[in-house]
Amino acid sequence: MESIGVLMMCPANPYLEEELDKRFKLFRYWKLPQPQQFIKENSNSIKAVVGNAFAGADADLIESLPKLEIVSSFSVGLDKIDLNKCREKGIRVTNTPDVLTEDVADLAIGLMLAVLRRLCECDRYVRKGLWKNGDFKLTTKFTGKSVGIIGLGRIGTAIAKRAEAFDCPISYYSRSEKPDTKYKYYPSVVELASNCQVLVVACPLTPETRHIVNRKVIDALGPKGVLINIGRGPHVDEAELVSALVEGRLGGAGLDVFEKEPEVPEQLFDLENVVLLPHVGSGTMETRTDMANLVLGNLEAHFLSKPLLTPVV
Ligand code: 8YV
Repeated sequence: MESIGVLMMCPANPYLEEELDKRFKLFRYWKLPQPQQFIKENSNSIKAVVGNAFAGADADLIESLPKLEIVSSFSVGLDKIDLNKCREKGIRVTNTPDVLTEDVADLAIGLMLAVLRRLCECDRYVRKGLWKNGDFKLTTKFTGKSVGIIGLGRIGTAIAKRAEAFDCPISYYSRSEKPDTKYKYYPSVVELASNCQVLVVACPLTPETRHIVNRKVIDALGPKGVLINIGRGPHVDEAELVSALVEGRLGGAGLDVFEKEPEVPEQLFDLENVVLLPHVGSGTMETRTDMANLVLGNLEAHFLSKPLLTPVV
């Protein structure tokens, strides 16, 4: 397989990069001095693209690679891949579901605890030597809070299961009611937000779910409500979120993702009721290795004409 050209879009994981380099003819897109020129000259040797949550394969890239057979994403989210174009051209697509579910769900619970119990603020309090001046202020209890989940897929369900252990009543919104769940269904996100104290975004990003958390939803969640986003930044109207937090119309937020990563609105930096993470939902050694092995396994399966491990298209 050493002669098969694989174009990796960004430096997602050192182990993945090393293994791709060993097994294929690897081109690192981010290191190309003149990417357009390179693609023109090498378009016939690239048969695979490896992307992730930050860079995938858009229509232009797909059009410029006539020998492209497969796009394998080092992510469960597929929003950086033009799936319709891939379908149209018969290009296979794979992602990395399941292996990251637990980490992302763990992080969602971590964010809930961090926001309500002010864990990051507590840590700063101790480091700044403020404890000597007096005890930290009282915070808000997490156990028993009602949790509303947008998207009851693999990750949403894993979050629900964890929140249940904290005696949280669970409700959810999804395009249609799930027949096999005991959780309460709301047919609109506004209704869900009006009926929960912690709202979690856990659905895939599609044109329909862009800004699914808008001003109305934020207002429905209200000054005591907390928003947790472990999905994608564009799920939330960030300008509305920032003004709601600055004006005290929303109780707090735990955010792992942002609209224009790695840019984070600076108005959030001074708010103690907000916890900001640099998109680390799946970021453990164990999970990233599993994700890398899935990318490698899918590519090898494809080029050996075997069934793909996690096919999307
Ligand atoms: C990664 C992700 O952070 O799976 C997803 O959709 O957002 C992530 O797991 C990313 O792809 C890391 O390179």
